[in-house]
Amino acid sequence: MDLILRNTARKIIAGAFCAGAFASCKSAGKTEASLAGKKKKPNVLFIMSDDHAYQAISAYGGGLNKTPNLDRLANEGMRFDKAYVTNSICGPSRAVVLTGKYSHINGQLDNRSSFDGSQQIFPKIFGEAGYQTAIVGKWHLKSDPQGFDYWNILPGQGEYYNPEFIEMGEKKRLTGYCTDLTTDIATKWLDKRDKTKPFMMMLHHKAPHRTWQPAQRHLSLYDDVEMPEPESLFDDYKGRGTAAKQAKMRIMDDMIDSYDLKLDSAVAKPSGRGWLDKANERLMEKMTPEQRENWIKAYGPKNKAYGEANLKGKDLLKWKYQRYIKDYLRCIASVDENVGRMLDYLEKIGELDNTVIVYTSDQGFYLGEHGWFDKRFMYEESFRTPLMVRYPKTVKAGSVSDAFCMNLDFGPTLLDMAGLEVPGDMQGESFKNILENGGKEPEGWRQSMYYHYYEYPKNEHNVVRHYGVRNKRYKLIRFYYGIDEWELYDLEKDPKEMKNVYDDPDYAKIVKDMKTELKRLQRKYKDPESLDI
Ligand code: SGN
Ligand code: CA
Repeated sequence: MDLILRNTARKIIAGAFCAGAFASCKSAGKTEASLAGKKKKPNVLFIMSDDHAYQAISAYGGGLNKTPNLDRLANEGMRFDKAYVTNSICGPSRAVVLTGKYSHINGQLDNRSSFDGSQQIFPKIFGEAGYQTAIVGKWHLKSDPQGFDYWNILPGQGEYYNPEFIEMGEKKRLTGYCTDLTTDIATKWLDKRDKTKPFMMMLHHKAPHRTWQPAQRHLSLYDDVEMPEPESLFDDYKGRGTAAKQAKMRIMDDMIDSYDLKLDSAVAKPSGRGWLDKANERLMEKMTPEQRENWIKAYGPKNKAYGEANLKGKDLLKWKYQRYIKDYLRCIASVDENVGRMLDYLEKIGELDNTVIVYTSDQGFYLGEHGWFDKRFMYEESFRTPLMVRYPKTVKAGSVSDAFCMNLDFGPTLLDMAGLEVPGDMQGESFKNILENGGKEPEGWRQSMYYHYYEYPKNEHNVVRHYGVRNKRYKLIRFYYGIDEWELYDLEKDPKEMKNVYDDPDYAKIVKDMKTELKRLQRKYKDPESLDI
């Protein structure tokens, strides 16, 4: 039986069983909602950052940085070590979260499409159930948000310094740093909300998206530290196919000196890409005089030293990696502080323990693994995403789950936790049960995941279309559109995905089984790409 149907059946049975025993009705969905008129509904705070790699959260043991506030969510809630996205890119991931449906169903295949906001999204169901709903920060879905009581979003990618926000259709430029301002807007709305109703807020940070511009207070953070390099920083892509080789997301060759690395014109090597070669100067023009002065004070001497060192080859890549990773982690430092601010705020208003707090990212990110930045691939670093949930009423502090949970499941899970019915056509599944059972997956929980990425040919990183399946041990990927190549990884023997074993005769049976599973998932999720294999 399909899991969605099974969940529904469970709810009906639980509802009938619980009719006279309210206390044991936790998983009864709508039945509970109608019974629970007097019970206080949980608030929901869904925090999602942009491109935050799990490798850059100390609770995940990445060994790069310290994120005390994010770690608090893991220490006081549950950390998911096997959380994944269905399509590793911003707009599509956000649409999947909102709808609980794969990209081919919700229509947001890539960042270029405009989201059809008339369709069902989980915040609308919260609104209909009497919640006050809001979305603040990065949106990136082109069309205006629909179905929220309040929205105050960044246009497109948004800016780090003195950004413009669009508040319910009205553009306003604010002075300050985006991550701080996003939190200010969130708490201001919460202050003014109707306190007789529960709230469901989506708080979406722009950080740590490219081009990683740190807050003033973090400009010199990590200056005296040498960040560890990932093993595959100098990857030569030998064991992989065309897709990895042709991708333009190499720190060495595809970062633009002025734009990505904040090198000033005295030392930046021109990329030939127009204004991008003046990006650092352009950015400073938009700053206040004080911000500009601090920026020059922080980067000036380091840029000068870089120019004098005249680095080449491996040494140059090492330098670029350090500049990149430190700026990236400086942006995370602000995210971490601002998560702390939200926790303190909720505590102050007495709602901390009555709020389901989720922290995640729209996808993972390469922090130098395979020599890369960016995402898009179904390889682990970008397919995976961080996920932590704090809700002390039902989620055990410090618990960890290895269950395959996906961004597809967020809507169904949050609805379920609020006792609201999950629409039958949502393709995700509620993992409330996993949250309440110390991270253990229930019988029948998914053992394999389906992925499909579309943004090609028009994308600056040249990552070709692909789809695939991952189970607990193997990953099968098919790259298509101009090429037709398969890759198989044995994640137990090769967790860093360095050697494609698709053509290895020892894996012939595995390939066959994985293809069968791939087909099954494509049919289950009604992907029209399914197929000719
Ligand atoms: C921008 C970035 C890309 C990035 C996409 C998608 N370039 O185009 O590096 O892959 O966004 O990112 S930038 O020059 O504008 O920074 S996403 O997270 O929004 O999907
Ligand atoms: Ca993103």
